Amino acid sequence: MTPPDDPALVRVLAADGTFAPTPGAERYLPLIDALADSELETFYRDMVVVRAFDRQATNLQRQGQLALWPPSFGQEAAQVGSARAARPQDHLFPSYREHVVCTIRGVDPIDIIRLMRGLTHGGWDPTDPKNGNTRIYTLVLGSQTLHAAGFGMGLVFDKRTATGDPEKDEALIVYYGDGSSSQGDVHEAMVFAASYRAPQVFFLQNNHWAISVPVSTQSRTPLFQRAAGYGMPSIQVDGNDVLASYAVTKTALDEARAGGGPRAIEALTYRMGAHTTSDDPTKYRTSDEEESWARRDPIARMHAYLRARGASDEFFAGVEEDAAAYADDVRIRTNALGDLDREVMFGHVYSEPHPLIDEQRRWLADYEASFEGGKA
Ligand SMILES: Cc1ncc(C[n+]2csc(CCOP(=O)(O)OP(=O)(O)O)c2C)c(N)n1
Repeated sequence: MTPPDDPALVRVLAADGTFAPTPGAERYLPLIDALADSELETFYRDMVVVRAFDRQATNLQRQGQLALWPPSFGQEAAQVGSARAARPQDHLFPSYREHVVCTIRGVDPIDIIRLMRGLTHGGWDPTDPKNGNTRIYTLVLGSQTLHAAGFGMGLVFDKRTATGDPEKDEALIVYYGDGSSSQGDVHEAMVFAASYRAPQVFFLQNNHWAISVPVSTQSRTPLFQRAAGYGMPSIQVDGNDVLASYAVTKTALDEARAGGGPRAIEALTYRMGAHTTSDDPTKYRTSDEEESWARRDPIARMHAYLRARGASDEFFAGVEEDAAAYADDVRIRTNALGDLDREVMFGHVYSEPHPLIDEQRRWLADYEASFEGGKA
């Protein structure tokens, strides 16, 4: 049994796309009213494009081009809404599934592909301005929440936040999942962030599964309620509603940057695909459950809302074309990536030469030389 939704759950769009704010959404409506049509269309476009990218990357993995792919299928609204809520000076700490968070901030999707192909340890340089203050993926569950807490404490020490200027004050979002919420790291991060009033938004995507473990095994209480134990305000939002995800995150970030300390958001969503390309969810969950979440698809919801507001067939067709072109471009660039530069494996382990690494380098060279033509 999944813990029940909170009565104060923030939802603006019902599953069928009608504008039907819950009582908990009332305070956020001015932020949603302020959105221009072009911004609403951008939210939709972001979601459709990342779904095409995600499908393409899954196919590329199946074709042997990538070692692994963690799909974001189904979680597009939580990710787009929250990332679009961040200001340019904000910092984003993803986990490993937040592909559209990264691309919205400027990361080239081929850098995510390079990581999942095993060509690079990190993926991209978070200090390069073109990457929009996006930290690199981390596969060690929950560790990014500590990186983020330390970074947030640094913002406080360096007086880069809470100066009273929302155009300059910096804040951050850290993404993690329902499974990760059981990690000690997350709890330590909450203690430190709260004690130091770090301008940090803990953005939990509750996609209901940690590989094959259901969220009901992770917690006896709705996950957002844990924040109270750290003295942190928290809220539960319908993570398949891009408008609610946007407004809740924007408010939390602005409260945090104003000196209010950290905030926690639990976005209720669903991992519609497999955990990764190494997983088969039919082994542990029912098709009834999958179908019930398919009826809450975040893209269909926004599509219906925009359609009712008068968006044209041309607009929707244009978005589909853009998404297909984006995915094609990723495929073409992936196929041109080539092989691993072997030195990458050894070059960043120690800062100085190390006999063990030298031995491993020699071993690999001998091994490769043992094949006909000198290459495995
Ligand atoms: C510290 C640690 N323990 C275990 C794992 C293995 N592992 C990888 S993903 C995963 C489940 C994570 O679930 P959740 O945090 O809900 O995120 P999701 O993958 O559903 O987005 C586990 C147990 C890991 N990567 N790191």
